Amino acid sequence: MPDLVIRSHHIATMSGETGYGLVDGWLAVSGGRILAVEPGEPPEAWLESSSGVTCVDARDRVVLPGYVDAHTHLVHAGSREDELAMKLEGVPYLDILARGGGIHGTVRRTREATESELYRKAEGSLDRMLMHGTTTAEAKSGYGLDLETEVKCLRVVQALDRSHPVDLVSTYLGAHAVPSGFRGNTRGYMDFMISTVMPQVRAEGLAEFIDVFCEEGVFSPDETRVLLEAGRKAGFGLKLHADEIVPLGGAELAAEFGAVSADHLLAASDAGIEALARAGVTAVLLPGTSFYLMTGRFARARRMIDAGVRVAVATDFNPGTCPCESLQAIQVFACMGLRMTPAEILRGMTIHAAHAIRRQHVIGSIEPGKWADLVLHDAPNPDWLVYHFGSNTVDRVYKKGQAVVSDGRRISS
Ligand code: IZC
Ligand code: ZN
Repeated sequence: MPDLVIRSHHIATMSGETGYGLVDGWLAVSGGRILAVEPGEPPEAWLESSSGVTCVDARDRVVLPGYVDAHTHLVHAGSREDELAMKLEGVPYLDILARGGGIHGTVRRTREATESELYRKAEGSLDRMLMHGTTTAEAKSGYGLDLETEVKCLRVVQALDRSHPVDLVSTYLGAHAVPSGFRGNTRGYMDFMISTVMPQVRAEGLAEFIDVFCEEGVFSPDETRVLLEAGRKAGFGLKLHADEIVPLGGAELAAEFGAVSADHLLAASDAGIEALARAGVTAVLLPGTSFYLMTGRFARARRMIDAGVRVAVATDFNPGTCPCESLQAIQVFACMGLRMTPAEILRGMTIHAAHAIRRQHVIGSIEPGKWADLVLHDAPNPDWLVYHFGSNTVDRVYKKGQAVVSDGRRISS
């Protein structure tokens, strides 16, 4: 006997290789997991009030798997609206960084913040994610760069994963920038990460992945190679900020190392795209960031999809290039900027995103055995979710079968 049955004309299961895997019927949940998804009417006995089954009539709702945000810089202090004027004058992102702004400014503030201040700020962001339909997110460190602050931020991720309905998957991104204390001594900073930080992060179980910002003026492909090698040896899964601004062969590198994902990829070469397809690396595209960088450039999603690359779409939530927690807000940029179809986008934010964080067996689609992470959207059909923009469509969110958002508001369960 299930605990919960939801009826809907539009259950976008995301099963199968393409499209929504639409079911006009019902789904049943037991013990937090999907028990069945079937067309037609649920068994009559379950609809009786005496059956003990909670029946939800969502026939005027679209049911989607909870969104999976596969790329976020969740934990940080402060914000960077003070850089907007510079951006509007046309100062490029990498110039702001080279002047000691950008990431470096956020690092200064994050080092000064206490663990509980960081926790409270990130918790607010997680609440916004959840209210916009995200039930699992990846979270990177990378605004501490020193041992103490990186560990502090990763502990915040760990604590929030335990206390907040949104599940978190954590990534050590010490290789986000070379900190001021190591300026001109990138190798010294790399040695520090490899011999001091990675072992401690591993020993405390604070991160599943490592990531490297492989970019001109940040970490070169040769340096990235050394870091990926060390991360792999230490037992981490691999992710890469690849070919975001300057084409450096980041996609090729991600493929060579069998990374779980290669992210950004605006400047990825044809050979890099082919290599991602061959190696089965998930491309995580971040069109909100492309929009916010104001360069008019977007990743070549169509070429990637045609080449057979699995494409996920994420927010890149961070205080510099995408101060936005809502995957719904990103959909319009994925459609108009990346030219992805609504079905490609919604798969990119569910099942493909689950692949990008190695959770494809437990979340990302509505299939028997997976967690019942479900979102009821106030929309006439799934395409409409991408087509209409600027307002929140989430009516109700279930995390592992428990209602955690109702009437668009967070409730405690
Ligand atoms: O804080 O600027 N691209 N890292 C790489 C970022 C953007 C985050 C930031
Ligand atoms: Zn990023």
